[in-house]
Amino acid sequence: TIQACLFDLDGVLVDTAKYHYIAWKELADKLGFEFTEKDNERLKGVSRAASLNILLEIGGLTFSEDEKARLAEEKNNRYVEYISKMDSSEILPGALEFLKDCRDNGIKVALGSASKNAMTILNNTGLTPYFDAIIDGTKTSAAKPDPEVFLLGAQELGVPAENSIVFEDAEAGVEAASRAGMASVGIGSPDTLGAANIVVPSLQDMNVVRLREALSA
Ligand code: B16
Ligand code: MG
Repeated sequence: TIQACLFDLDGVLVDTAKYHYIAWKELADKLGFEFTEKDNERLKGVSRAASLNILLEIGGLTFSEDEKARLAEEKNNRYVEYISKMDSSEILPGALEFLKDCRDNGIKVALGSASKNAMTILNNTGLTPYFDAIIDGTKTSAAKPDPEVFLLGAQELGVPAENSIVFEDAEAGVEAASRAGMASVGIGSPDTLGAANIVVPSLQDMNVVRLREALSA
């Protein structure tokens, strides 16, 4: 039986990847190299510090740890400017309906995001009240594919891993779910998310009845 659903944030409930992209691109421009939307795919679901390392690798640049901390902060300040303007119109199609359907069916809901800015995004979009537990980048020490974020979420909800389902758009997130002993729903393409138990293009056509059927749970 399904007792809990754990949601990744960026790419599942909202599309903040576009703001991460503009903010990283502004930094790349300033440092004098090209950073494309395709490059940005590599940063999805990856922590801020790890993202910067990938960005600098693309640019072929090396910096000290202190300089990197300053660059990451500069990017984050720009990113925060963008997300501070978000509202409920940026919730991805079907996400709000599915969160409500979980609640109506007595299924607990948790966030499992790498972002240290998750609270700002949840508050600005009005999603905060739909969560029974919120685990974000301020509460974790290991990044996905480490299962920590989802294990903490299930623990805070008081639900065993085998009764918890993870919703993820990133390959590393699907792997984190499986390492946590949880089933997963990939949001996106089966090409990249083939390791998930089921893959759907979005939460648009998802509801609890279909989820139970698809997972035989
Ligand atoms: P921040 P998720 C992730 O969110 C993003 O996909 C990733 O691009 C970003 O670098 C990471 O959060 C950290 O975000 O800089 O705000 O702490 O998909 O785990 O919800
Ligand atoms: Mg994501």
